[in-house]
Amino acid sequence: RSLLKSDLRGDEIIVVSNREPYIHERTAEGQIKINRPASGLVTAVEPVMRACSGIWIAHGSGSADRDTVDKLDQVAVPPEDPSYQLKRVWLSEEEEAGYYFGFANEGLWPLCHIAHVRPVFRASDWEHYRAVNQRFADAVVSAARTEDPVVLVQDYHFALVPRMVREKLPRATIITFWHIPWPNSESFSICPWRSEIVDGLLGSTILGFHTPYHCKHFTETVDHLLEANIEQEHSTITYGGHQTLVKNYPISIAWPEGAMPPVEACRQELRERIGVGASHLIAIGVDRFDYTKGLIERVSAVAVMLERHPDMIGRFSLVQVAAPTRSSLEEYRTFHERMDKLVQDVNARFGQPGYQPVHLFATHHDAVTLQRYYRAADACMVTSLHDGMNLVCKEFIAARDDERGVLLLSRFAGAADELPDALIINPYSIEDTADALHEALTMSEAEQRDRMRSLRSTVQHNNVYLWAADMLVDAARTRLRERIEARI
Ligand code: GDG
Repeated sequence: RSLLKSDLRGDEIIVVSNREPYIHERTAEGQIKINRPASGLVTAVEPVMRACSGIWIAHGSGSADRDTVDKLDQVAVPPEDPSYQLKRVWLSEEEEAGYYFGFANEGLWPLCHIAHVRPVFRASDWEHYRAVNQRFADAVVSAARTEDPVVLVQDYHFALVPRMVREKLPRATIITFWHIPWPNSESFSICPWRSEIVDGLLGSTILGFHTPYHCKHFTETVDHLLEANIEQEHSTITYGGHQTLVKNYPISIAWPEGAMPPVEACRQELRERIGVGASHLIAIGVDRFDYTKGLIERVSAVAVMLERHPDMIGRFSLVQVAAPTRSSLEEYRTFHERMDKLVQDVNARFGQPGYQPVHLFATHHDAVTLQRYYRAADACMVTSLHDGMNLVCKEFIAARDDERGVLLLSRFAGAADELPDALIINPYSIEDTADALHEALTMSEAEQRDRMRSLRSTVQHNNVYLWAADMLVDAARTRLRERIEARI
């Protein structure tokens, strides 16, 4: 953490993301209640901002009633120990519908995740996306106190912001991180505004992805769309006289500090919640309720495992936490219904009085409870059909200082590159996933320990501070070089 501070000492840091790290809500009693959103981006970037300070600009989305929270346009956070400013951009319902639900989540999200959901492109959504990107870029420019701030642009909601900021602040260091996959160039080319998006991103000084694969896909996309100079050797793209470093920075979590609750207490608590005895086996799943996370495949694999190993009926359950997300979109509502129906069917088929093979908790849980669940489980299932990185698997690993528990990890999550000692699965093969689940539930303690030790040493080292420090060190180098060149 000290590395972060020293690399950019005295420099100004501005973060831009759609999601806000803290949601302030007014309760019926008129008190302000503060919630944390379910978001991988916030999980990763928030500890970095705590360490760096500066200003974080976000859409005041969750802060429900904007009239009552007007005074919270800008607040110092974290509430318990303020170290940076949270500034909110308020969007109208129409802007939110077009920019966020429309172009970002019905267009770019399925476009970039190959999960066989067809992207929807509407010209009106694109117009809102462009206009909202301009509003955020303007907010960055007015928040900047110097000509050369360090701006961290987060995710697919803001592809146009780097170029827009660059136009007003040519000397800014703009680090853009794309938290989701980048598809191959043929897949990307169906987007009617493909060139504008790529041009917008190339306003960045550094453009980061999770894996070398995503970087390669992006570079190939540029090659097909624009007259740019690509230098493979240095991973740079020069376009319109400006150079962008395109590089992979695998994101992670903050390694937990301090004592964790006793495993026995966590095990007992979760088993009591689902009404089973102490020796009951549990696999945990924690996801936003999203069609890319492979939830249908996960429950189907549980059914196949029970069918193949009837001795597990009555002895094993999957506990799935599915935090509500984007529920105003039809695609998400339909997915929710399909999932509810499947869970009902599997429970009807294998359930017994007092026993359900699948418990679906489709509500938001707090982070402390999630950590207790991770500690209570015998296995954790990450079955994403496609995922930029996936932080749930890293949280599970970090929670297991007892060196027990088995991780099943989809090979289509970026995290699979870093964590080969998990049981790597292909979620599209229900049978293989079912076999891996059985292997996890019957794995010897010694093998669990060896695998978990290896996974823990990786995540402890490749933590989120390293992710941020790598980008900030690259940024600091670029700033030095630019200063030197300016003097020549
Ligand atoms: C995107 C990319 C990439 C979940 N339910 C609750 C809750 N969560 C937390 C988890 C975890 C986070 O949300 C989910 O992170 P993921 O990384 O798994 O997934 P996305 O939200 O899709 O994140 C992803 C990430 O960005 C970072 O770059 O890894 O590939 O898709 O931290 O614990 N948190 C709380 N309550 C819940 O009910 N508090």
